[in-house]
This record gives sequence, structure tokens and C-alpha cells, in this order.
Amino acid sequence: MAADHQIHMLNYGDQGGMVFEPGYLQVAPGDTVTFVPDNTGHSVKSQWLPEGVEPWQSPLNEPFTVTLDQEGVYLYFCPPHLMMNMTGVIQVGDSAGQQAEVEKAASGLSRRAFQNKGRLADYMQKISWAK
Ligand SMILES: [Cu+2]
Repeated sequence: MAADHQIHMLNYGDQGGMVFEPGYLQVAPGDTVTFVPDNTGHSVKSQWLPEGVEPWQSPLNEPFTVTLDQEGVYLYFCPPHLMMNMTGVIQVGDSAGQQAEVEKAASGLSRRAFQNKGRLADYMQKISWAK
């Protein structure tokens, strides 16, 4: 039974300004995630994806649904608000591989953030990596 999860795109949330909520989400393979534009001015673009997954990018101000079949870590961001660290992490499955590569991709995103520093690093702490 695949579940649908929602990630809200907000101008202001519990984690500060220009934010995806929840910023970290764990789902089961085959689940879908819908990005919901509660406020205007946001979109979502994939940054790091498990091998074989096609990159995705949503139109501005429109709900966007992705199906997450492949286990692993998915990193994404809002192109208009990358400087505010409007980023997020989805973990598909119980444990994730490729820790070094994912952390490198995350630090590349974080380097471009001038506000909300540390937000993506906090999300990254929640990933359960493969042993
Ligand atoms: Cu945004």
C-alpha cells in the first residue's frame, strides 16, 4: 500500500523563513510525495538522487508529485530561495548508502546558503546510513 505524503512550501514555518516542512521525511519505496505551494514564489528541484532516478523540477507555484521507487537519499531545493537554505531531504527505505557522496552534495548546497545556516545539516543528521 503506497502512501502519499505532503511537503509544504512556506514563506515562514517552524524552522524559519523560506522553508520546506517537513524538511526531512522518511518514506517507503513506492510512496509518493506531493510538494504543496501554500505560499507563492516557490518551486522544487532535485539535487542529489539515487542512481537511475530522473532529475525533476516543478513549475513555480504549482503542486508537484513525485513517486519514490528507488531506495536511498533524495536532496532537493527551491531554486528561488537556495540562498535562504530552502532545501530538504527525503530518505526512501530504512537505510541509505553512498554517505560520502550525499554529504558532499549537501555541503555543496549549504555553501550557497547565506541564511538559515545549519538547516540542511540538521536534516542530514536524521538519515540512517547503511552499516
Ligand atoms: Cu522557495
